[in-house]
Amino acid sequence: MKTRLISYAMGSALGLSIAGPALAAEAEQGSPAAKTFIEMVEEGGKNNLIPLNPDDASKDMWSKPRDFSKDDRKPGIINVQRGEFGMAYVGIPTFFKAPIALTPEDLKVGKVDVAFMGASLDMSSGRRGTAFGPAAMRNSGIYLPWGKGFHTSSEHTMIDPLQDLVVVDYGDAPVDFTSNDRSIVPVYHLVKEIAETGTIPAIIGGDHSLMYPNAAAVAAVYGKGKVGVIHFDAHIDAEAGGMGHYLTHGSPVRRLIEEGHVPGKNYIQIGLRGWLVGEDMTRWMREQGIRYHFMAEVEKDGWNKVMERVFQEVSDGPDYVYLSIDLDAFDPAFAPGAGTPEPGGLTPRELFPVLRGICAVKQCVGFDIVELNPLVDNNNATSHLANRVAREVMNGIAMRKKGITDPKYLHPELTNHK
Ligand SMILES: [Mn+2]
Repeated sequence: MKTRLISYAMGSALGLSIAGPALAAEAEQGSPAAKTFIEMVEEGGKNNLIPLNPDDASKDMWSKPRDFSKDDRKPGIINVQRGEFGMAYVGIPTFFKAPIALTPEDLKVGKVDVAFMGASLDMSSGRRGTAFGPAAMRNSGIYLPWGKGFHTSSEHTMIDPLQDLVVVDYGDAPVDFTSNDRSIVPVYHLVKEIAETGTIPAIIGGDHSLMYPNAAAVAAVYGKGKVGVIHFDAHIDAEAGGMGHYLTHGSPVRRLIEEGHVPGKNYIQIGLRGWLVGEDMTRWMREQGIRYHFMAEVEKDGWNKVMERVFQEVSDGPDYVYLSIDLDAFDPAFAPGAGTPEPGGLTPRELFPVLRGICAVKQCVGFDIVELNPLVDNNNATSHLANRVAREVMNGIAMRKKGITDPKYLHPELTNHK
């Protein structure tokens, strides 16, 4: 228990074996946390600290993008659907049947608001299958038609984010399916590439180790310490590591805080339960200034009070927000197809208004929906829910774009028939 709680910076200073080779060398020079995990992996690859066969022609083939300049087309968004309208199961399965974009120029010329990208990682979770999350999400929606004349407006705001925002599918980050550590680096660069154009990156996972490269990339663009992370999860995901790895799906919060991308005071966590954390851990979280909301607090004070507190904390926090939504924040009754389901969770009716409201109050600069595992899903319930989670987040973004910043805004005609 004790070693699990010791940070890797502290660990290496104390000479504990949780420090990796690059970090151990740094510790001798007296600056144990001088490098980010991303830099360590990049250097490790370059210096062959990760033993890879240099003669293997496929060593880096996974990470090389195709040469888009050979496509001979003008930059802008590309509609790949043959029809103007269809059912969810008809057409080329992009996210929300949205058009695609492949380059930063496409995003700029297309004035894109939200760019979805897949990140098919599941190697840092003990329960595999979330690598298939992006494919399930592209095929989600079940009965929902798409395209001309069909509105997907929220029954709460009468705003249709797919009409009011320009949304694209930006494709998937390259992954080395044998290494989570190597895969994190290209995810970081692709998220950063999107954010640098002013477009909101929306990352569909994949396991929750992704929060680390995602939020670090957004913080690199908008300023370290300037982004608040609103983290929906059954689990704290703030472990020091696991099995000797710096990054697992249980430790992204720890990496982000210790490397200074997101200070603890900028963290708000909602839905926590399960997986005994212990008082040492809650003390560490309080010392960092993390505002955590366990289900114990919901049981004591009721959901509405907790929701009010969250809106107040978001209002008082940084101007930019990043949402990280682990589907296991929902009860397994609603999200059976999650990486690590925990009974006793939140309902969609409880979480949807929070997702919408946060993005109305503050400028959303990115979000991820992670731990979608179609291999253990029940009749596509979880991918359908994930689809709706993305729509609710985008609904909040669209509200703000229209000048609605009241987190509890509801369309008056939908709350009163007189
Ligand atoms: Mn998580």
